[in-house]
Amino acid sequence: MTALPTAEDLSRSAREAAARCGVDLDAVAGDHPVTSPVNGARLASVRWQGAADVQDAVTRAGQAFQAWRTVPAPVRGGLVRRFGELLREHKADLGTLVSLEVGKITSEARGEVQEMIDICEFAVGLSRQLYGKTISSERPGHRLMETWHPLGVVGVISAFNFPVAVWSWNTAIALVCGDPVVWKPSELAPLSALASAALLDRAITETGAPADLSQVVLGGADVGEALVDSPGVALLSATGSTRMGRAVGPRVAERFGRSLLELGGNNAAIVTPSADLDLTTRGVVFAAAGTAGQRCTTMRRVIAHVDVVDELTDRLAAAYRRLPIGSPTEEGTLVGPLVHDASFKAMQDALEAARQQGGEVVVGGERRLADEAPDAYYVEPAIVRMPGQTDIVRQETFAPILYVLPYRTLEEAIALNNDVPQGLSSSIFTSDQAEAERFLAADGSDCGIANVNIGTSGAEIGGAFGGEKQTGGGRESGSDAWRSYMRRATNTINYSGELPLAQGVKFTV
Ligand code: UN1
Repeated sequence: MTALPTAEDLSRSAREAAARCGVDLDAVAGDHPVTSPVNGARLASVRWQGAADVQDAVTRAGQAFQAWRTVPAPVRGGLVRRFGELLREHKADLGTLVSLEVGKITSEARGEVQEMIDICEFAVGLSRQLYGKTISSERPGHRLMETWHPLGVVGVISAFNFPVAVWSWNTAIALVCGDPVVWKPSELAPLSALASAALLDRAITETGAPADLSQVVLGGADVGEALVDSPGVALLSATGSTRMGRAVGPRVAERFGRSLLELGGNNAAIVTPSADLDLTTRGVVFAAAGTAGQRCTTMRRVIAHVDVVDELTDRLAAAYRRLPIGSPTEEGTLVGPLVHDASFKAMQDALEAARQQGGEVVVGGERRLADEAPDAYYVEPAIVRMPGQTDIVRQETFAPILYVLPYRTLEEAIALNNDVPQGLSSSIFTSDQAEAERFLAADGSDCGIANVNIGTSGAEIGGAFGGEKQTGGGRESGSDAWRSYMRRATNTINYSGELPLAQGVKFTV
C-alpha cells in the first residue's frame, strides 16, 4: 500500500476534473468547505444557498415546464441522448469527483457514472413508449382511453452514497416525461453535483431546450425543507435515511404533493445447504464489504443453514482478511474509507451493542491508517456471528458490518429475512429450484428486490428500484417507474350522436 494522496494532489485533480466538465471551482467557492474522506483534508469550498434560492429555482423551473410539456416526447428524448453522450465523454472526470468526494474506489465510481449513461439510454427509448391504454367502452359509439401528461416540477434530494446516479435516474426519466428538475444534492458531494449539472446544462444549450429545465441548489436542511414544502414541486423524490423519509413524506402529503421515497435497507442473503459456497462467498463479500458497506443495498445479514454456517463464516472471514483497504484512488484497493467520523462512531457503537447482545466479532472492526490520516476513517469490514436477530441486527448501520445468523428450516429463514422494519433488497443462494421459487413467491421475501445466486446490491437500471415498509415504497429507474413522473387523464370520446349514460342511468329532460 503506497502513501495516501496529499491534500494538494486531491484538490488539483478535483479542480482539473471539474474544469473539464465545465465547472470553475474558483467561481463557485464560498464559505462551506468540501472535505475528502480519502485523507480528511479540504478539497475545495462552495457557496451554500438558502430557502429563497429554492423558491426562485422552483419558479424558473415552473416557467420552463410551460414550454417543455408541449415539446413532443421523442424530441425531449434528444436532450437526454446528448446528455448521455456527454456523460460517456466525461465518465472518468465524474468518476474522479465521486471518488474524491465520497471515497468510492475508481471502478465503483465509474460504475456509478455508467448507471447514469445507462439510464439516459433507457430514457431515450422510453421517450417513444409513454404508452396509455385503450379500454372498451360499455356504451355504443364511445371510445375510452388514457393519456399520460407531464406532471410538473420534480424536486430531487439525493444522498452521499450515490451522489450523482440517483439524481440521473430521476432526471433522465423526468425530462422525457416533460418535467423540469430542481436538485438538492448531498452536502457531502457538491462538486460531483455541479459537474453533472454542468454537463446537462451543456446538453440543454446545444439542443435548444429551455435553459431552466435543470436547477441545482446547494445547501443544508433549510434548502431541503424549502423543496419539500414548495407548492410548485409536484413530485418530491428523496433518497436517504428512514428518519428523513418520516419527516418528508407527511409534509409533502400535507400539501397533496406526490413523494417518491428511497429510504433505508437491511438486506439479507439466505444461504441454503445446496448453495455453491465459492460463488456465495464472492457474492456476499462484494455486497457486504464493497463500497465500505455504504450502499442502501449493502448486504447487512447472512442467514445461513446450520449445516453450512461454520464453513461459510470461515470462508468469508478468510476473504475479509485479504481485502485491500486503502485509498480509493489507488489501483487494487477494494475497500475505501467511510464517509466521515460519524459513520465510524456509528459502526463502533453497533459493534459494541452486538457484543452486548450476544454477538461474537469474527473478523474486522478495527480502524486503519489513523496515523497517516487522522481525519480519514478507514476501517476493516466486520463479520459478527449473532445468536439471533437482536435489536441491533434489525437496525440499519451505514457501515460494513455483516451479521451472520443460523437457521434450520427455510420457513424460518424467510421469516428472519422479513422480520426487520426495512424491505429493500434480498437474495437466496441455492442450487435447489424449489427453494429459489419459494423465496420469490407471494409468501417469500417481502422486499422490492429479491435475487437468486447474486448478492443484494448492484442492481441494473432496467428494473424498478426501491422497496417496501420503512424503505418507503417508491420505485425509480426502469420498468414503468416513469408513471410517477406523469399524470394520467382518462378520456371518454362519444362519436355516436346519441347520449347514452353509463350504468344504464336514464335522465331525459
Ligand atoms: C443506493 O445505494 O442508494 O443496486 C443505490 C445498487 C445500485 C444503486 C444503489 N445500482 O447497489
